[in-house]
Amino acid sequence: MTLAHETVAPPDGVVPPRFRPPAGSGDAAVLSLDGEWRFRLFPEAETGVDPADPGAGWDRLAVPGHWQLAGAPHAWPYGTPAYTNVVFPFPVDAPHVPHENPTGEYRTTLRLPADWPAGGRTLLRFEGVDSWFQVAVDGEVLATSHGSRLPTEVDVTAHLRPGEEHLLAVRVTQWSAFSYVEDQDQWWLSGIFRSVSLEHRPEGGLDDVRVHAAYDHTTGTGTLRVDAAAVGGAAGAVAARVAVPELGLDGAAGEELTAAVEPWSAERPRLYDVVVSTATETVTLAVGFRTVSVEDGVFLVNGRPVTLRGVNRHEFDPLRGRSLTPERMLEDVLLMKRHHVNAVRTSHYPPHPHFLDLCDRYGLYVVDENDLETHGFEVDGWVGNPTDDPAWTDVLVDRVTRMVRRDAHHPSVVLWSLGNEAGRGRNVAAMAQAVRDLDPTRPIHYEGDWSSEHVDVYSRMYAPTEEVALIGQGVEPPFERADADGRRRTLPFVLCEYAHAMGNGPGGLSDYDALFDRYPRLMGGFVWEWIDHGLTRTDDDGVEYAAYGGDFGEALHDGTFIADGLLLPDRTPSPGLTELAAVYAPVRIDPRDDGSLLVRNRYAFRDSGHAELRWTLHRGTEELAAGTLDLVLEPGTEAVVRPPADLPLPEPGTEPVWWTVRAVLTEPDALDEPWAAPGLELGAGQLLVVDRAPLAAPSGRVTTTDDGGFRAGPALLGPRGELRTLAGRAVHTFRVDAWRAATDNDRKPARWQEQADAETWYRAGLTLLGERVEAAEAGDDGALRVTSRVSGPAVRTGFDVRTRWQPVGDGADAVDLVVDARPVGPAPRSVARLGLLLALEEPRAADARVRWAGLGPEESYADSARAALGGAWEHPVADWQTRYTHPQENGARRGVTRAELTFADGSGLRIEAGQVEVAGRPRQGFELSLRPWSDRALDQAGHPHELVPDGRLWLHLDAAQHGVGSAACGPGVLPDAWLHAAPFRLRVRLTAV
Ligand code: IPT
Repeated sequence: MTLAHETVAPPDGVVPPRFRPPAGSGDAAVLSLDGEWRFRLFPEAETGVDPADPGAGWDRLAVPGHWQLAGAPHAWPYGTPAYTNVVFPFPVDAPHVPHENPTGEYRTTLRLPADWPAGGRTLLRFEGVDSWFQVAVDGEVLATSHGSRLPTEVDVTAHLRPGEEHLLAVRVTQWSAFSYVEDQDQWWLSGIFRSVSLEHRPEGGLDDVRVHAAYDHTTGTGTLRVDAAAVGGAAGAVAARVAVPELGLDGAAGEELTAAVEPWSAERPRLYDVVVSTATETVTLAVGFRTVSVEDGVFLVNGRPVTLRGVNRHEFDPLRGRSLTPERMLEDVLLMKRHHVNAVRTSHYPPHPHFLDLCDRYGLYVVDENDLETHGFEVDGWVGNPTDDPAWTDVLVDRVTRMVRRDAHHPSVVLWSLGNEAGRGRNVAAMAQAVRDLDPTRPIHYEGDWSSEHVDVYSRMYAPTEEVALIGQGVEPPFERADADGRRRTLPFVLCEYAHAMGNGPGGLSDYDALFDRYPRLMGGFVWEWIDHGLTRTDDDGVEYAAYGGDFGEALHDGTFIADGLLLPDRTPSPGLTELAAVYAPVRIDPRDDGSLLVRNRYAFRDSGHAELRWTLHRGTEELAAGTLDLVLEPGTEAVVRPPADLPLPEPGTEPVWWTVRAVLTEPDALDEPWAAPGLELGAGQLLVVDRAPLAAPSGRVTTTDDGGFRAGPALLGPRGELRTLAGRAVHTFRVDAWRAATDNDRKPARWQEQADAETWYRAGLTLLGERVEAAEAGDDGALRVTSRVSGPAVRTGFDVRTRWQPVGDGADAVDLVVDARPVGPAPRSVARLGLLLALEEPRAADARVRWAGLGPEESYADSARAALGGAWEHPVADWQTRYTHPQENGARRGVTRAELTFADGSGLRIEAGQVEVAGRPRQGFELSLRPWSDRALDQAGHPHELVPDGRLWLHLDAAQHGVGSAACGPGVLPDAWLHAAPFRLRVRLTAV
């Protein structure tokens, strides 16, 4: 039996696709149908409910919305969300889906208002319904449709009589044949999740408007042609007027109009109101003049090479799933702009159309992606993949057509993408041809077929930097087919996904960005991904947390892989986004080895006049001098700057002195940027100009205690040299450490590695390190020397450690601690850290405050350190933590030269850095981490709210830590951030205050 929702065919009974003007831009009547509808959920698609059944007494459900989230965050009355990445959560048996198929019956009343215009037609419009649906009015089935993130319109003119009530019945199935082509990496969520409306189409009105607005950068001329057409019953050209009052242009639809214009770009999103009118309808569109082209293998906007510094954006809200309010869309756009993102790939489907209106207005280059992903077929070698099946050609061409028709008037859209992870096959060619026929002005993107035969840009995901460098130079390894290889080498290259931002990371962003700057063939890339899809739910005690795969009891799921964004689910920027902003900075300021700073204007079109270069000379937070640099750079140019010659440099003191330069958006210019506030940083960099004074050599003597132990300033040690109390606090743990709570990246092997780092550390015993003290001896020089072996069970791997304690002066409350550690036994491929772990008994550890001088203010790691600048900051320990959706190593502050802890009782401990060395190479300061719980607890927690303070303050003083990389879905830690087991030395001065 062929079931309607398993029939592979384009939608039936629908109006041909057409453009979608921004809400409020036209004068045709519109009636929103959003609100409470009647609803019932059934276990199968054959609900047995007559579409004429008005649903009296049924539940109420908000439209738009997903039925699984109707009671979020507390209740789940209509089933629960489920997450799989690649795999289908049902047997691969296309086009069939299980009979267990949650199906929603929706009912609402249609009544045209009294002033609804007479004549013309009335269309019932759905912006998005997941996944298959059937529409009936007064019991008569009029249409069936699918394409969850695409619009559907049904002509209901003949079915509605003014002033009368009609019954609209919509049946929506969760699963359908089309689930096989909507296998995106996200929650499975169903229902009418975007708005529904009635739209009046006046006779002789503007059903479809096609805007062609090009810019000739050689002449500064904009060329506008607007085609107006009717669709459906009366298809054909419509005689319309086109006016651009601001340009004094007035002409007919179909006519080419030219004028000198300011072009549209993401940097300056200049829009002109274009008024299109017929006798019966007027639409005012915000039109941008711009031309996208590929010349000599380089991607150009308005004749200039543009680097896409992008992100992949899924539509996500922690309570509403993919049903986004306009406020949320705006929040995303503003956050992107404020973090110097200039491009967005709408992974992996056309977004709500309002999002594109915002991209036009605020300035973001968009890769608009078709609603197509068939990734689950890859599991079985792509057997049966719809992308290569002629039975699916019409369906896939219909989808891409609906996208292009809906969105082609947006200047922000610079590339069309045919879909994501849908393999290869004949339908790629069919879709590409359809897109070219509809819109020859934009290049076509599709990553899934590496031959790049049918596309205009060569696209890859997660290619490592070595390979990207080869591609940049055009010397990449050849593609298997010589013909395709030859053509592919002529194309610009884009990373449609890179730098997987899962958990703590991504590491290595700067390495990619440097390549984008270096090679014109590289047109940039899109970080995976914008936001963690953690859905808010409450636990048994009513505590809210962000749920990921498995948290709804799914039998099959992909766990934390859904939490891989630059924003936490509640849109708090993670340190990864701060790092991204520093790497993507349009005015890059980087130190050079000769004690100068290189300032680069990385805008393609703007000079840097809106960015005032403000410098300060500061020690920690203390400003010693300040000024501005008189420098305006033309687009794409650079200059070297140095501290003024007459700068009053102070003598070395307890903290280093920095010369910091920030490119800051000035007040008047901020008025031109609706997304920015004055003071927004467009780039920053600094130089260390006066190092801190070295610590004086200690001169005190260790004394012995009654029990045969030792006193060394604020430290009390036992007879074997074990640290018992420090600054009056009992010591729970004190030893060398080489492990960390695994990050998501640590848990996965990078493709070229044999083993995940976390596995390496486990096998090397680093997760269970302990210490055996060998000897403690007070020497003639007044110092106590302790020798010990630190190692884990089952292995010979470990460290031989020599520790030296010496009071700074006699009777002083300060002690110098020097730790020299040398790896012994078989060396693991990597270690997580090389340093000291100290746990102090402190019941109110989370309330302790810490002021530190070093790189900050946020966490940084060896390969994600561009955002961290030298200075001084203060936090309670509670705020020192980054609440990654899946708990893991976080919070390390690097380059720390001085830290002052103040406990809740007012007492404190000061830690100052002395000599720090790894493998004989000196480092500036140590890396500091502080937590009110142990690394083990952090490693084992599933969600942040499961972490509870354990009555201790856990400190790490590290000589170095391993980078974070991007191995969860890409390259691992690069060699320059890789930490090997190596001899290290750490000297610190501890003072009770
Ligand atoms: C890639 C997908 O395109 C994307 O949707 C997401 O799943 C990402 O991986 C991982 O988070 S595909 C992968 C096989 C590289």
